[in-house]
Amino acid sequence: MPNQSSALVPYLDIHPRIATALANKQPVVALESTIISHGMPYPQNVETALLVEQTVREQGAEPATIAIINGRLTVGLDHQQIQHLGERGLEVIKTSRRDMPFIVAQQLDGATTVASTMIIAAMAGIKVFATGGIGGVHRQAETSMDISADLQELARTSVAVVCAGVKSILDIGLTLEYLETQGVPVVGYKTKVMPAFYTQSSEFEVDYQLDSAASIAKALQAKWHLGLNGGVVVANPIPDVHAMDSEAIEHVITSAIGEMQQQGITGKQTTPYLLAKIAQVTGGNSLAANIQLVLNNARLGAAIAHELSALEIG
Ligand code: PSU
Ligand code: MN
Repeated sequence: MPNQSSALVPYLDIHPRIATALANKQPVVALESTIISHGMPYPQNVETALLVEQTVREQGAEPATIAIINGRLTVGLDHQQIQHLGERGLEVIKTSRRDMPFIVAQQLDGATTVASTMIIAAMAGIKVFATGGIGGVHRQAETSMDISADLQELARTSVAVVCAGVKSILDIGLTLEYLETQGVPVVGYKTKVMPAFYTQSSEFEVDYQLDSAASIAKALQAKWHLGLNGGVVVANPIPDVHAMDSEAIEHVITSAIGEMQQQGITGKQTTPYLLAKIAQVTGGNSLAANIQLVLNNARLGAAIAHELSALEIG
């Protein structure tokens, strides 16, 4: 049962259970697929993707894992499609905004980043998206100019992205500056400090602390009712018990960046390289933390989607 927006977008396939939920204004949470193919190793990537979906369902919301499958913008992957992306891993094309036309035209499979997942979620009418971490301004971006397309997407596409903050493979301060320039609000969930993915805090503050899913949903509604298009970053710190030691992780990240530069890795390969290197060096501890923070974001995403749909139903 396609909804109205899918009829307007001939390249879009929305799973019937998600189309029904959207038509009835029930809560739906978008989930990305680059985290499956490029963000975690197999088989933990597949296990995590399925567990995240299960977590969203347990919170009374409908999960919508998004990817491009055979050139179709697909909202709501099935188990087999998640398995396929997870097994193929880095062979799947990491697909951000600029890659989308080629993957569609050539009827290929593409794993969607935060940017392209936001685009497809917005086409489908989904307003809340949960993931691990967003892309950002890389360290030494003043010479490499490596700034993730995720940030520009947050400026233009009206989807709230629940994440565990900005990983310190990036320059957290510059990422926050860029978001400010682009008019993208950064909300701290129960915190005034910007979380740093593996750790609960960084040396930077967020604009606004909000302490409930309901207050976040109200702010989202106000933004979009005011015609202020664009996304919002909801920064949700990793639970304390799962957080890593900040000095240890900093050390690992600094040496991983050094090795990356020695090997001449640039462009879209940088983020996947650093993620894999960190997981390898920490012996899987970072992967365990990564999994836990994604689950934590899925719970908050579902709660926000729930409050937002309550506001829409009125
Ligand atoms: N950060 C993570 N895990 C990830 C990513 C980022 O901790 O899987 C992925 C997301 O899909 C994000 C993308 O949108 O990397 C950003 O890549 P780039 O820096 O090339 O824009
Ligand atoms: Mn980049």
